[in-house]
Amino acid sequence: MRARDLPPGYPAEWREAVSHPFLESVRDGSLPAGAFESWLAQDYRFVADLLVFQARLLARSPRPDQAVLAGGLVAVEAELGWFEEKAGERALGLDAPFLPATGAYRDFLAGLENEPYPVAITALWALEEVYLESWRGAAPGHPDYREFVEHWTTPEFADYVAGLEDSADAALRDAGEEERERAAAAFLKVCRLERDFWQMAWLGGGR
Ligand code: HMH
Repeated sequence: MRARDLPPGYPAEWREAVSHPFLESVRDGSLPAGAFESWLAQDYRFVADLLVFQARLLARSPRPDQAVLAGGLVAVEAELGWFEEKAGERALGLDAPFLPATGAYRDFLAGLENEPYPVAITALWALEEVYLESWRGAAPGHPDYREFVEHWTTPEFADYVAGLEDSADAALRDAGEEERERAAAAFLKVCRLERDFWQMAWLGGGR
């Protein structure tokens, strides 16, 4: 099993993770302001949890994966600062309470700490691949949101996701059948969590 075989293996779940009216509205500008702000505040919460997850994953990663994971950790910390800046520009507080989809994602990330490495690295690759694909679908994006589209569609981000894919592939190659099954299940769970996250943001706009 290779990481890149997972999306075509679960086409319906993948499609729902990477396409949503939220993203279409980012593209054409029809998004209600409240939806974007709800997404921003919740994603800031998510990224803070992701940083903790990645730090712990780095600590147990095999030597060949340390460069990509250490780079990702630094990038995620910088991303928190970037969110703070963007929220400041929009006069938006970042202390919003966790909404259910964000809390469910937090629980999932915490649970991955008890999963074998191949499962956790596959999940990390999957959630970043979802973001790459989702924001590519929203490109170039309405001017109000364009910098967010650009943030997750840069060649550097694509390279990072490709590096994670290589790490996931190496781990899956050495994994046993049960670990591979758990990795596929984690991929599916990421798809559902991502779908629910877009939906949460969309409803946050009052729709
Ligand atoms: C919900 N999934 C979600 N937010 C993100 N920022 C990413 C993935 C990618 O880092």
